[in-house]
Amino acid sequence: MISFSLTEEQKALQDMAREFAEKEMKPNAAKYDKGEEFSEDVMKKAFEVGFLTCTVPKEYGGGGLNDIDTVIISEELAAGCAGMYTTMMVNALAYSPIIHFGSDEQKKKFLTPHTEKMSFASFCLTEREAGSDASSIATRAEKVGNEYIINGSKCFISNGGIASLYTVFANSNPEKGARGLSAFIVPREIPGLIVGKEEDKMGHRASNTVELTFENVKIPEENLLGKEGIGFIIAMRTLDKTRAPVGAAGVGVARAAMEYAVEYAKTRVQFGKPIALFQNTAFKIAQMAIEINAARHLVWHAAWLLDEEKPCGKESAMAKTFGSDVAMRVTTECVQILGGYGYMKDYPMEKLMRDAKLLQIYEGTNEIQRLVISREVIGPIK
Ligand code: COS
Repeated sequence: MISFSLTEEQKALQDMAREFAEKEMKPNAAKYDKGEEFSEDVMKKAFEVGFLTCTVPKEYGGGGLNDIDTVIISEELAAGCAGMYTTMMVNALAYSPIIHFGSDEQKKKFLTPHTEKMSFASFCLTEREAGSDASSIATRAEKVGNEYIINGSKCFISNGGIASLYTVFANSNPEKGARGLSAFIVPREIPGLIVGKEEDKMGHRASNTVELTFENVKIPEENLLGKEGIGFIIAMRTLDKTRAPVGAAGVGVARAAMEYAVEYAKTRVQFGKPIALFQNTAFKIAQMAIEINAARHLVWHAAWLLDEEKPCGKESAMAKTFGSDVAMRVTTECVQILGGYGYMKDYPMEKLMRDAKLLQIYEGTNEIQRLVISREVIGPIK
């Protein structure tokens, strides 16, 4: 049965996220972007309304949002500010391995405190020599007695400098390759965990991104997620779940850009009439509207598959790729509609274009998504 109408609860959630984006995020977006600053005051409010732990199950104190709910709010929050959105949703990315592979005890111990006090978490997979090729990570986790000793370094870690909790992927059995990977919960206050310098980024500048180094970091064996050797599966399953929200963020960024460009085109007069009356502008806007709607449908379908617990690797990858590509195309066209004003930092458009770019890169580049999709569409070749 297919339905495109939201329930009353979903509409209320959408309204709440839209209002939060309009009132708290948009008015502060330029300030935090310019200073590449962590938006602590906005995040305090985001914590109070529950966005920072929205996907944590209710029994552990979180919002218990399902995947459809998550993509609905992702579109709205990213329309407010993609950098602040990333800060919030990286929490969901980092909690996901604990929610889906952690024991009840681990969830109580590590997730519940995050629902009681504003806290952040990081998902630590990427390394300098292991970006797209995630299974080749060099960080090691050596079992000594009833502890694991972690050594290595991770790069481009969102929330890394502000997090109090890290889900870390390391190889505990190097000769087994991808099947040697394991996932661990690492608290911030632990000797040997070194937070490196903050990256100076093109976009998502309100989001904190750092390098992390693990120097003989000792964690108890109770912090292993699931069992040894399933780290790669945990990472892949997590990303299958979090790629649809990235597509939704693309929809949000594209929608925010289109809405701004429409208002501009209705009031910007050239050759004696608003530029919205020129077919060149009107047709550009029509094309944007088509693509935004198509992207939203792909995102909602992937989220529906996730909620139904049906296979969704291909569909999540499609939603992420198309949503972020649409964000890039639409924001580029919107900068063009605004002309010189689109290129100036006094207007919000150039930020939207810079923010769109990262959506094509993080949580798996769009080239990797096309690899995932094509492998499934083509299937085995004899
Ligand atoms: N769910 C469950 N299992 C999966 C899976 C998924 N989505 N994808 C792969 N696996 C399993 C495979 O079935 C295989 O298992 P077996 O060893 O039992 O056969 C194993 O994992 C290895 O899979 P595969 O051979 O496909 O691995 P590859 O090295 O070819 O890499 C890609 C797969 C490229 C898809 C993976 O490395 C990837 O997603 N890279 C991008 C990483 C990324 O998104 N980084 C962003 C950082 S987080 S912000």
